[in-house]
Amino acid sequence: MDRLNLVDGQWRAAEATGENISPANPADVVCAYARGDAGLVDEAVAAAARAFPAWAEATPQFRADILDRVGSAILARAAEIGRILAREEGKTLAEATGEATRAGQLFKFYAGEALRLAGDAIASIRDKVDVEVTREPLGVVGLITPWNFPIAIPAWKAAPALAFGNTVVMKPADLTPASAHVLAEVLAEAGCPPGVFNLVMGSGRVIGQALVDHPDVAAISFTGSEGVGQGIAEGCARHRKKLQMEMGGKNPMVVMADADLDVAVAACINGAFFSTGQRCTASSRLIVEAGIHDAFVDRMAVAMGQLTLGDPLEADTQIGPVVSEAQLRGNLGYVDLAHEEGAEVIGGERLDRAGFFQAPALFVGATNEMRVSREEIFGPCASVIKADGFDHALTLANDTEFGLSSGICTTSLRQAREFKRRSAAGMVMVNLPTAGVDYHVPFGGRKASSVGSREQGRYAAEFYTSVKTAYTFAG
Ligand code: UN1
Repeated sequence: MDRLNLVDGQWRAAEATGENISPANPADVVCAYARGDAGLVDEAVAAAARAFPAWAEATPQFRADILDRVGSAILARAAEIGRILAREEGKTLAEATGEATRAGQLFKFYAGEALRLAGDAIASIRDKVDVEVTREPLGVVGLITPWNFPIAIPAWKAAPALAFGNTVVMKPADLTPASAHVLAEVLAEAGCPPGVFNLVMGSGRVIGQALVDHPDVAAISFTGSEGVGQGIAEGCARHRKKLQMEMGGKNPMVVMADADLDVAVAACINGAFFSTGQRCTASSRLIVEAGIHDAFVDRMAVAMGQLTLGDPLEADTQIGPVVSEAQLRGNLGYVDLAHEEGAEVIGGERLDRAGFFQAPALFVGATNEMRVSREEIFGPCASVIKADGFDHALTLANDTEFGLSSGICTTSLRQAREFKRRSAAGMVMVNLPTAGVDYHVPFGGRKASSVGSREQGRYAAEFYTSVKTAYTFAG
């Protein structure tokens, strides 16, 4: 069945159709989908603007009930959604089902948050005057979501947007429209009024740009690449739109000589290679203290050799394909570059089979100055960089234009505490992979990784509401 756009409660075809293929097997067409145009964005924004007053004024209980039903429906369908997601994106069935579950949990969480949105009442500095600080929805928000978490990221943007009374036009990634489409179906079935949630699929240059340029879109939340983000930021500045962006990472994982090697290797294998390294939270710089360096590299090489690469739908697969031919070509280019820059490369070759499969790659003997250690690759590739001690490791960890997540493996409480305090990242992990976060706490970074306030947890209200300060004189 073709996947259609959802505008004002109607399923809408479009002149152009896209083909959604599985990266594990390009002959497997997951679905055809309707690619909208700027005119359809206009219609969707107009519908969202019409739906806004009633949705914003609905009781929080009304919104909470709908979000709770959406959460329940996603959880009930998690296995089915996981299959669609694994087929279109290529992550393993276990990861995909886990992601669908996370999406359901996010809707449940924000169903509760709809009821908990709070303000302040403060005494004025003037006699017989009261001051109230309240939060109000923004209006129509545009959500632009990436392919690597095709249902969790749409959920963690749409759920708080809707909970706090905004209406939504969402543009999912071109490579993975089917998972976002399931979300649109579930929202419609759960009784979300027409126009409150609209889905317009198609290219970023057309649909994303139309959202950024539309005068009736109050805010944009974007997750994706730095290059695209730069253009969105410029557009939002021109139109004075509120903006939240979550982009790249070059996340360091520090392995100290006193680390439990089993814990460190497990954290690095997971952080660098699971989800085929296609996470902005992936560990792409493994900064290893000299005393443990060689043992660490040996253990990593063994563990990499034991990973099962293959069809994401098979139960024992641990690493699926790269998302697309273009992404794979980019990754292989970085493997060549690692050789040219003088690193010793373990793994990294394309597998001789249909689909876009690449063996995990370790760039041993890398320096922090090499391009492979500075640019986000977004694939199963990690540099191993030797450090002389804690201070050197910390300096290397922070020496990057990004600042999303960071990690340290150590058994020293003092080093763990010091790292948490001095790491220039939005999220810090101790003895845990840099990727894989909880859904109910803030998510986001510093420097080139993030713009605007945090996503997820209670902090999401900062972005999806506007603060009003009211003064009342009753003399
Ligand atoms: C995670 O590590 O659990 O695009 C989530 C990304 C992030 C999400 C990572 N926004 O990879």
